[in-house]
Amino acid sequence: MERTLCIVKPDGVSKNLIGEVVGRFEKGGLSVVALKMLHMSKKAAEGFYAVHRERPFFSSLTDLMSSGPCVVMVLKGEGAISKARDIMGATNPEDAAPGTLRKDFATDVEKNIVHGSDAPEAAAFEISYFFSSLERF
Ligand code: 3AN
Repeated sequence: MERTLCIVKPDGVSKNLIGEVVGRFEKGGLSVVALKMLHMSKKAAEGFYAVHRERPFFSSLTDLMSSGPCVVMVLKGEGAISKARDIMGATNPEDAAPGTLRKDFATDVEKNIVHGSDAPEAAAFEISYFFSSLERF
């Protein structure tokens, strides 16, 4: 069974999409095995997105991620990483398939309401970034 880290980003939380996001993951066959709401500082967001440090959008992305509370969760299931990304849709909502979260709810490529780990190594780093071993099941 694979695990992945997903986030309802601050733009998703402010659009009242927490239940919609969790519901679509659960209906898609993924189980929530850890979940909490938190508000990242700018530094915490920079640490989380450290792999994107050199990208031109790093500063505005970390501003967005620290702009308000988000909901972080660990999802478990067969092929959880790619399954969650299929449910989320492409990074840019213009390219996202019909019926995906980003097609239905994203504002643009940055305010795209959700994050999901893109590989097993990223998932391991991201899960341990937010959850201690006592907080995940
Ligand atoms: P994904 O979240 O689909 O894996 P990544 O890892 O390429 O996408 O990008 C991380 C985050 O950076 C995205 N969720 C999005 O918010 C933001 N982002 C990606 N590409 C751009 C871009 N061209 N302009 C602004 N923000 C971007």
